[in-house]
Amino acid sequence: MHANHHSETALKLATLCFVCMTAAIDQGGELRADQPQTNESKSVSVGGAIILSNDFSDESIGPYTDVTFKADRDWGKVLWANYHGRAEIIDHHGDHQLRLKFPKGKFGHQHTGGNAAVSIGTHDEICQRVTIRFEPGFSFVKTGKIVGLGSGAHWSGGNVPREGQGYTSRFIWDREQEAAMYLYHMDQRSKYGDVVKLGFKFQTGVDYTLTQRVKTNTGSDPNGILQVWASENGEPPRLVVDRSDLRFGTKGRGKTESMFVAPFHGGGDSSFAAAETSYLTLDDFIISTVKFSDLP
Ligand SMILES: [Ca+2]
Ligand SMILES: [Ca+2]
Repeated sequence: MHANHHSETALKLATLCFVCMTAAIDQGGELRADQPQTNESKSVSVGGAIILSNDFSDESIGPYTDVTFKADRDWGKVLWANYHGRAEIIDHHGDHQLRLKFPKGKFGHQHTGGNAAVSIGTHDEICQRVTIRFEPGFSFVKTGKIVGLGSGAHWSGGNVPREGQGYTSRFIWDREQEAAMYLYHMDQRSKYGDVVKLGFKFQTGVDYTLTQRVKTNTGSDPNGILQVWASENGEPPRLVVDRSDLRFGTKGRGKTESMFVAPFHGGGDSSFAAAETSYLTLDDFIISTVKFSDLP
């Protein structure tokens, strides 16, 4: 008991230090005065509440190996990164962006896109943003995952948190190129997660800025919040999902702890495989403990 108390305190202190450190890196790092690339921009204001920010401005053009991913301090604490050579930094009109490859005929994150997770501390409320672009010729086929949040990394692949152990909420593309959220939570209807549509279809060549806000429910009450905003090519964000009836967890569980950067085609069989070699570009990852200032 005594030892447990001490390690718990140490963990809390470590978490606090991690938050302070990354906030300091963000304030001094990404918007440096000596950074000449004006395309690397952030317009949101969230004060010191940013706990993660990565626009790849300090990364070299070329392969972004799993070693590079783990060494990129802008992620904070990387839990794992497995892209197997399918990630690279590209220069898009002076903006450094992360591009992932989805080889023809492949499915699953072992063989398309990749799988990375970042530990972000433990939060009752969190706001996540990323900008994505499906490159021209992208083969959508059926469905695929993009990025998301969760409590731990267990709740996916038919592993249902039926006892209220936690959740995952991921952006996906669904059938017919529908933009959607993919939710694992204790009240999910399907063994393989609930799909919540965003109300539009993804087009290739468009920059989509996607934001989700997750606020954990209280106790075992169905009052957890999931809000999603979307914007295209820098237009003002539109609220496209507004739920306040979710249970992300019970008994103090269901807090947000992880960010997933794990885009892949699938599904679990070859009917999900990319029909042509495809590319998805990701940029401007931001996670904040408060709602971004530009959200309606
Ligand atoms: Ca960038
Ligand atoms: Ca970096």
